[in-house]
Amino acid sequence: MSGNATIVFGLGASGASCVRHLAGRRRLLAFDTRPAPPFLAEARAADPDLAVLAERDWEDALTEAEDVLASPGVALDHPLLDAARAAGLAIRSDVELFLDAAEAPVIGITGTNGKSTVATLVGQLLDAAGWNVGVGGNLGPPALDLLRGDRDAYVLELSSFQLERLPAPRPAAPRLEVAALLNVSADHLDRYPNFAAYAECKRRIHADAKRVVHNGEDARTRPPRGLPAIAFNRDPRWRVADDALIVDGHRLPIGELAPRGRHDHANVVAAAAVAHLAGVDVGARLGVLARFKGLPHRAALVAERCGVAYVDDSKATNVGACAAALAGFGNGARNIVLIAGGDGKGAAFEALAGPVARHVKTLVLLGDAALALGRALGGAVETRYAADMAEAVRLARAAARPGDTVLLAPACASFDMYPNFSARGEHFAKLVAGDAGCLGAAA
Ligand code: UMA
Ligand code: ADP
Repeated sequence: MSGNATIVFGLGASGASCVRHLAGRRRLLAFDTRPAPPFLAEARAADPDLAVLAERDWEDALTEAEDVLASPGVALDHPLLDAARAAGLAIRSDVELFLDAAEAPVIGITGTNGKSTVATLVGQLLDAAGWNVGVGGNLGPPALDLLRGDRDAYVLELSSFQLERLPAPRPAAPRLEVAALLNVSADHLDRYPNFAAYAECKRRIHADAKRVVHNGEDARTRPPRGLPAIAFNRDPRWRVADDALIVDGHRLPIGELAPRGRHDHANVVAAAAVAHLAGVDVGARLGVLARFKGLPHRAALVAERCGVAYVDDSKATNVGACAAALAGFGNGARNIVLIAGGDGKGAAFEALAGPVARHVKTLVLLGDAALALGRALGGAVETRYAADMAEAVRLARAAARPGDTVLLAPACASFDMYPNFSARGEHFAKLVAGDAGCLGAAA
């Protein structure tokens, strides 16, 4: 027999947003496997009646509830979710609640890399057009915290974890006004049985979209036939040319853009294509594209010292992003000192061997995946091991010469050494800033 309560499984950022959204309207039970869930206090403040369950209470709680809101960090095959399904409870999520409640059009952005950058720039384009737009989702703030009655549109960054737990698509009434699938390369292989299963999750976004933006250079992003679509990187009106971005047929000279890695240029075109499909005249807003500086910790130039550029790309948490950064900052003459390593998330690093051999003069490795990276990549290039970021920056600085770039693009998550990628990037930038003198670079 099931009751009418809702179990919120996970008291992180999204779990807390579910509690805020439902408090006073539903009887809520909460559960988290962590001894000290990070948003427990916020959740309790939002719902003083919130009952926090111990694991031994789970079976009993299933008889009181009709659904479970499963946070994205909780794998769908978690045994407690299996037990809930077996007891007849529906497994739902914060994004499903959001899509049910949103009254304005929703734009969804996914892909292995570039989601946050594109979602942010789409938000800026819509904002410049005078729209009241809420931007968040995987990027934060959580989707439910964006809901307001006066919105003209929402832009959601959607991760594979969020997409995989959406209900079956409704072909007759798609939930997303525009969806973008930017690229698909290997990531999160500690959560999926194989790459195909992860890629399928990403493609799931097409099934719920009215119009789509996809990447003409990445066949894995191709939508089913019949959906109105723009293929950036292939459509002559939406592409990166040698010296300019082509946006709805307009030329935006690359020299007029804020400095960024070349791999980021396609994101600007993709964001413009999304805004165009949403109804914005992007040709009239090229200035917004030119001024966009990108987000912190994504290919961000944090210092230039003694002729050496220091780039914080701490958000390069997978092989594809690291390879893109090497191609984006490399000149083919081994001008990069690469700092990499961290929590490898089950990745195979061999795909980096080519870009490393082409662009990297010295590899500085740290974190749990250092040895795996060294085995996959170390043969072709000078390789040093660092005990921590301070030693990594010292080794990198000593190896760099004027004209070189010291690039933090770890190809790994940060959780073995830091709370998140931002803390890792900030530490790198702080170490670079505090490191006076030119030692290696001046030699
Ligand atoms: N966890 C437990 N036990 C639990 C619940 C969670 O151990 O009972 C662990 C998870 O395995 C995970 C961590 O706690 O390691 C956080 O999980 P969560 O579901 O509580 O996460 P939230 O704090 O709700 O944050 C989530 C997104 N995190 C994940 O998907 C892991 C945030 O994206 C997102 O900003 C937030 O919702 C608001 O929408 C972060 C992320 O790393 C930035 N996303 C991944 C990525 O971008 O690669 C997908
Ligand atoms: P996401 O939200 O998908 O993680 P971000 O915009 O935060 O995307 O960027 C994540 C990482 O991917 C950064 O290291 C960035 O430099 C890199 N990146 C950005 N765009 C691309 C792209 N089009 N292809 C590959 N890597 C990219």
